[in-house]
Amino acid sequence: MKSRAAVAFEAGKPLEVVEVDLDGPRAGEVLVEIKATGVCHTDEFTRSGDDPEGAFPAILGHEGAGVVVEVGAGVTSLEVGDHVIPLYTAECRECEYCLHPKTNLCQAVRATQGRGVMPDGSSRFSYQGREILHYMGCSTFSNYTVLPEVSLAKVRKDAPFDKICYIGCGVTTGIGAVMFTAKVEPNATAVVFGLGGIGLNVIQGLRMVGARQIVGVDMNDDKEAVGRQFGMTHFVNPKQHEDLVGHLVELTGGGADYSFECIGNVEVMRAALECCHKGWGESIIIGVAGAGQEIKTRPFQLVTGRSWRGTAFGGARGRTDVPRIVDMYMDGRIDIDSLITHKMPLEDINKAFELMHGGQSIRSVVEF
Ligand code: NAD
Ligand code: AHE
Ligand code: ZN
Repeated sequence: MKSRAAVAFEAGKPLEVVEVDLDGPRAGEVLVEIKATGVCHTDEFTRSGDDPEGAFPAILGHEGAGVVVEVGAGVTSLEVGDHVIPLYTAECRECEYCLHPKTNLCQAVRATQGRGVMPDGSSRFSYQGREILHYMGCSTFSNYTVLPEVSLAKVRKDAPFDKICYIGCGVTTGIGAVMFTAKVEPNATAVVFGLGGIGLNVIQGLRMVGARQIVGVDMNDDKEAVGRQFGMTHFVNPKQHEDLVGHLVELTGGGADYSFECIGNVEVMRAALECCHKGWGESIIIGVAGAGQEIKTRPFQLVTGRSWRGTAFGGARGRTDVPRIVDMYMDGRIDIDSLITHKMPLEDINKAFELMHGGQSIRSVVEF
């Protein structure tokens, strides 16, 4: 079949909207019509060429929602017409990782997913006879895409696609980092670095669990208002503080119980660790950094009881947790609508990247 898709033919170039060829689902696979997709900073990370795993040509996008159109042989958990959210972190419920209580990093399809192909080693996408790679197992910048059954969360049918697509990455990553990874307690203090599509969801997660102080740090003063709307109690622009860490330690009365890095900047990751409280402060890395970049700090920071941790997809087990997060949205317990600042048709998808770079958007959503 044919599908309209925004293809990243080369790193660093704008996406090109073309009609690609898509093969139907094979055994254990599902064909999905994508109705809406968010544009996450990780899509830009890969498009730009910074991602060491980035391979081209590929169809990017990993924050979608849609409807099952066809199921391959042996698929038992989904049927035609089901509403689904694609998962870049699968949940097979059988592998060593799924059976381990401390991780959400199912490895069932991870190796082939990282190479841009389906579990049998081949791609379903092509253009003018040339293979086009899948991306993060999702490729939601295509109107139709094929995924493994274990990479789809079935969700309720009354939830709007143009909002719940954001649960496919940003919402779950931010809220999950608080609830599943850090397991933040009521009355905790926290510092959130980067008030973008992820950081603002960390903030609403912190408010939900009852954090008493939520400090937001961003270079863009325009983010203060939306941060406060989501529960931020204090705003800090790092440009105004020569000793940022010292200022944050003072503001939090000796250091934060938790900090979250939601930017992907290794210098900020260090500050995020070092603004944590001696003895117990935990810093959670969410941002992803380009090839060759490394984090550093003095070992003393860890010896004296701070800890550094990371989280992918907020520690969420997608098929189990994503439908619950959709329920939270439908019950009015989380706000997604205010964070979707721009919508556009697929033809205008490059505008989403421009708005992201200009600091003008929180989330742009493409509707098919
Ligand atoms: P975004 O572009 O929407 O937000 C980034 C924010 O950081 C912006 O508000 C920007 O003004 C601010 N910022 C940039 N540099 C700064 C600095 N030096 N100091 C303070 N503020 C600064 O990005 P996003 O979509 O929220 O993604 C954030 C990061 O999280 C990216 O690295 C993305 O790839 C990553 N991410 C990781 C996961 C995961 O599972 N670990 C999931 C989604 C996104
Ligand atoms: N490919 C990059 C790493 C990118 C990365 O860490 N991705 C996150 C999701 S970001 C979503 O917006 C993730 O889930 N990582 C775990 C995994 O298995 O991919 C690199 O540096 O090579
Ligand atoms: Zn993402």
